[in-house]
Amino acid sequence: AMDWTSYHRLVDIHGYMDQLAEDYPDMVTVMSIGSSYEDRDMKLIKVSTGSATQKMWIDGGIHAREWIAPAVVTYILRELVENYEENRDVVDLYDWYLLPLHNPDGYEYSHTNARLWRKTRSRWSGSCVGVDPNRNWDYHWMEQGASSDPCSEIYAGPEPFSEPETRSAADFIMAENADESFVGFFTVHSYGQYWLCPWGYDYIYPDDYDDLEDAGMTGVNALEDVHGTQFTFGPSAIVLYAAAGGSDDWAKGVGNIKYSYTLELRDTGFWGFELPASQIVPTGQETWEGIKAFARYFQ
Ligand code: 0X9
Ligand code: ZN
Repeated sequence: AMDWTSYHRLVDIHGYMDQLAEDYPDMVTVMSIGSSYEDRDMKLIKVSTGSATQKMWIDGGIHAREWIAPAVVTYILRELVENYEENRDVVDLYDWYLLPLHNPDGYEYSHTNARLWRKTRSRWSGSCVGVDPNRNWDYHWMEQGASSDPCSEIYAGPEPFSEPETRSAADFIMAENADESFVGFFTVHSYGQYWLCPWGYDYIYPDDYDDLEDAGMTGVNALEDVHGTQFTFGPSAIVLYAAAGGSDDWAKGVGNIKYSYTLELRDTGFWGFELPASQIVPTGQETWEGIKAFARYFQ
């Protein structure tokens, strides 16, 4: 069984997803949307009570070392499924698509070999391993804040969507959003306590920024109300740094999902990527309240 008192390996996270599909067959579907470079499943879970016409996307773990992200996505999964009665109003509003481990190879490597591994585990050059999967999406690829050096932590890859992990997710989203049914796209990262919106590729505001800010700040305020954790809202490049090739920019610019956000969870640098497991539950609680408030905003 799953718990939120420690960080878990891929086999346990995928096992939990399969368990939910078995225990809640009317509500939960698990599928593989592709394979990673090292041939691990890209396991996605869909939560649907059958009444929704709109969709929400939440992924975690695109950066291997950001362990709080998959932990919080599975926490949200529990709230949606095992705590359905309490969250019923908001669960029923959408079909929820969760990809807790976007970068399964990197995640495992960060457990077995190098705790601070960030990238995928693909080999495109002689000496260095991995591509930054959040520089690899095909929208303004390589324009700013990304590197063509395979040894860089922000290596964008030999070409856009060189990584099977990013390509599979993009193909899936493209197909599922053909009818423009996705309302929200959340990609969960750490750390810094930011609720970010596009654009990340340049120091500019999207033309519908007011809408993204209004909905996003509803989430930020609800999040802060839980434990007092302070978040900064704004466009990625302007409040953080310019970095092209991110999934959030692609989701909005190509995938046609208006409300696209990157969440940078706890903390602000004291523990950084090595956030103690004792903070999984409070981080999960506040993040879930933020996303719920965002989800209810459209009612
Ligand atoms: O640099 C990133 O990919 C993200 N920060 S992290 O510390 N988790 O690596 C921020 C991404 C923000 N979005 C874009 N720049 N598109
Ligand atoms: Zn990240």
